[in-house]
Amino acid sequence: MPVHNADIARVFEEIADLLEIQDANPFRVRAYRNAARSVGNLPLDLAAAVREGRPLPKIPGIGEDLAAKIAEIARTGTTTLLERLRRQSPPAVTELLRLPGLGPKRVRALVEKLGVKSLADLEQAARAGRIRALPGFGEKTEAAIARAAAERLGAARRFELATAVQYADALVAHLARARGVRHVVAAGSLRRRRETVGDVDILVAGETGDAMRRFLGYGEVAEVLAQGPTRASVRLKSGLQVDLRAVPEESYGAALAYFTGSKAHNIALRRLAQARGLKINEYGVWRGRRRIAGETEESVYEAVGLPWIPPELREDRGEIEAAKAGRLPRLVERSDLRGDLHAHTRWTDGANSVAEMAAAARAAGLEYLAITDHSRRLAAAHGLDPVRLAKQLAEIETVRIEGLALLRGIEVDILEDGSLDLPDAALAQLDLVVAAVHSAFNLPRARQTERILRALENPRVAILAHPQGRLIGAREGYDVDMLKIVRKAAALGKILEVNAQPERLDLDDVRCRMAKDEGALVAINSDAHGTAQFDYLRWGVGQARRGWLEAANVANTRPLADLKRLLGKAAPGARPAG
Ligand code: DGT
Ligand code: CA
Ligand code: CA
Repeated sequence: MPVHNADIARVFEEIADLLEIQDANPFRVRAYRNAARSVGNLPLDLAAAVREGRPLPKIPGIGEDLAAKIAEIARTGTTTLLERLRRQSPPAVTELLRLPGLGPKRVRALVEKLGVKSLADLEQAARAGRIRALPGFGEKTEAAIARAAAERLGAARRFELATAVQYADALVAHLARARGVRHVVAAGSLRRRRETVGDVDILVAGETGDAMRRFLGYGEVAEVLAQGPTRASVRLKSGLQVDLRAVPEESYGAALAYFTGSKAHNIALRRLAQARGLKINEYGVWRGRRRIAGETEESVYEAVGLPWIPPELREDRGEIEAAKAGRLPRLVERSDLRGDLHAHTRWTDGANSVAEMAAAARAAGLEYLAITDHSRRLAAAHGLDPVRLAKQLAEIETVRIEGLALLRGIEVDILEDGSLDLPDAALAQLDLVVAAVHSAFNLPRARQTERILRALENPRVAILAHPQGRLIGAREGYDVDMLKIVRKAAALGKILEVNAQPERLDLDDVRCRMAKDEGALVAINSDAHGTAQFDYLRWGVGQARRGWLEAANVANTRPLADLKRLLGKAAPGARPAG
């Protein structure tokens, strides 16, 4: 069975959970969590590298010990450490630890005192009022636990887009080798590039019998949920559900449109069709019993009088009206990006040197790269003080990569009062100041908004990084008045980041659209912490496209000279670009 990077990440996550319940050294726990994050969506196949005896690349947070564990997981799917920890731990602790409000101490109490062995046990104990009797728990906590357990039992987990794509790509490649199949494609929310994916919808067209057999016999299938001649559903070992639909070749376009969705978009299309006396379903567009379109997606849209609409727009958020009026945006593409304005090196929490990052940026097709390491407040990331910043700038001067311009930048912390984490004199020597919030996430809305507005007003600041401060599936982002921030950015010519890290995607799609509507520029940045992460730009582009952004809305589609003018406008107090 192939081992994906996301599988390796899951092993590390579980190790961290189990270590945590054993009260292990918090640094050790954190090391495994960080490792999980940096491995999970890495674009290169680690298991294949191990299999082929290639050395592993430098990965943020992965030293020799963890690299050896990656090799072990790649070969066996697990590690002796995890197996030992599992033997030592009561069942279900991993699930229990994932619930909000339940740390290792409380989980241990629930397991030891109440014999809780599953989420269902936990919900029952809460309902029966047995949890409030435990020391350290109260009625409120009990109610919160009951709610969280019920929620978790009901709704299956959504997967980050980048993770779902890993599993989907492997399965699509497996099905594409089937005899007689003409098209194999992942549709659904994955094709629309939604930031998370509930399940993967794969469409096969042509002679599909062999593809269906291959699907049900796929080595990663844990459970077959449903099967029939034209449809099947499975759950993979990773927990991801995959639906397969098989259609004849002449229905490919209609089925692709149908299963790409969204449901709301489909309903709007169907209404258009009805107005013309037509019927649309997954097999075609019909006038009575005659199929008038359906072999391609274009033919389906054409039949209802529309140009083809990019999947990222298909949310019934005005795309049908725009298509009708001939005003669909020409969406930004990865190949439009000429540079990246946010990246880290070994000077702080990156895995590679300035020279290595520069070479990788060039190899990714970029013409310019801003080196923006953390400022000093982030001690855990060895943040730069003015002395180390000066040393880093000296190193940047020595790096020469043909075809790549390096910009001297910083990712400076926005302190609680909106001031910046480095003295003005330090910032004054830079080409580019990226400002970001990394602390005091829980300020009340008005204060959080004021804090960020004040940072934007700083004449040194050009870019606001990850403006929402969220981590998908883990942290919602701070409470701010984003419209105010977007308007301030537009007024001052400041640039808002679309951070492309798969667990950030911040700005999200809706706020990308807000930026466009309010006339604020964005920059799609990788925030790369290692050379492989320039590949993440595509996830940022996906969200930008969902937010209707065109190349003109994105600062880093500009040639270097134009970009420098934009930076000069955004931060008139910055060093004159030369
Ligand atoms: P997900 O899986 O929650 O991330 O989101 P989707 O959009 O992939 O939704 P899913 O997997 O339930 O269905 C895939 C597509 O199939 C959906 O985008 C549109 C189409 N579809 C599903 N159910 C219906 C329906 O009842 N009516 C219509 N018109 N289309 C549907
Ligand atoms: Ca789906
Ligand atoms: Ca589905």
